[in-house]
Amino acid sequence: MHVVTVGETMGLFANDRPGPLSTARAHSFSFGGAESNVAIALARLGARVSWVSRLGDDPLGDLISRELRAERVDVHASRHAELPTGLMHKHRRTTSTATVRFWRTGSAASTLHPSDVPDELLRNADLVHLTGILPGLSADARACALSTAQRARSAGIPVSFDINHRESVWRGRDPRPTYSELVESADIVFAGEDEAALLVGEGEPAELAQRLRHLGPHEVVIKRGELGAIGLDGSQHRLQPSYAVDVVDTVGAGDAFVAGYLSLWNAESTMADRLRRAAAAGAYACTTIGDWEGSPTVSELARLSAREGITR
Ligand code: KDG
Repeated sequence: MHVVTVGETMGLFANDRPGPLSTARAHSFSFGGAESNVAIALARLGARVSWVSRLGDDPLGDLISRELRAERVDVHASRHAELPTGLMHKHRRTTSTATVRFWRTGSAASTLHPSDVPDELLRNADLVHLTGILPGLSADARACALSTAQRARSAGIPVSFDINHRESVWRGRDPRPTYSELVESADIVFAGEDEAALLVGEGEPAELAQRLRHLGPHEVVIKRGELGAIGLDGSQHRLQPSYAVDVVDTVGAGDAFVAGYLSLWNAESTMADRLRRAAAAGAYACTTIGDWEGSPTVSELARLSAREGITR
């Protein structure tokens, strides 16, 4: 299976030991971005993945490009001569709480344009995955997300859309018309409860899934973190509990969940199979610090048992 995804990836500083930032001397440096997190997780699960973006012509752009290639992701990222690669900082105040801040206004990726995603790349895809972050970055990036979804749809390529609402990128603009358009052109939609409610009003998770499905997608998955997930396929609801693991970092777990689900998209799988793998991949991601570092391989997934958590 060949998946094409498009989005921004940034450098990521995080304090090594939880505590007040004023006393956090040591920081680790990595990178992250919802779409490249999904790309890495899918590649580890055996899919071919093409990641489209723009990076600064800077050492951080080199690092991201090299590391993604090392994870067997095909990198289609032009390098911007003047604009930098964005940055984010994850402040781990306690072992279970983190605040993420961004320095991404005017980043190279915020200039992503429809022409960055060539028709030929789309034609060779089995699935296109987008999130609600890309269209919030700029008018061009919004056009890029909508045009990619529409062109994929016209070519008969299924579209996956994870709402992934980030208040900080929309800065007062209303994301709902854009999200609605993307939900309408998607075959599979992922949303947290709050994200679904933003579009279809408050309700129980099963109702939210039903209302999102009425907007067009064939499958809807409501991600509920440690409460598991609810999938809706046709008129069938399916509940998926989460796996019990020692959680150290939940950021990026939703991306691993999406990748686990999509990795079985083309296979002879049922929604129950896809949800089970999604929950297992999300659980693994929570056990490691970093947005994508904990994403599992297929053989690691086999070591996760519903009752015992991850067995060593
Ligand atoms: O899903 C993890 C993301 O929140 C993180 O990597 C940041 O993708 C991100 C973004 O663009 O805000």
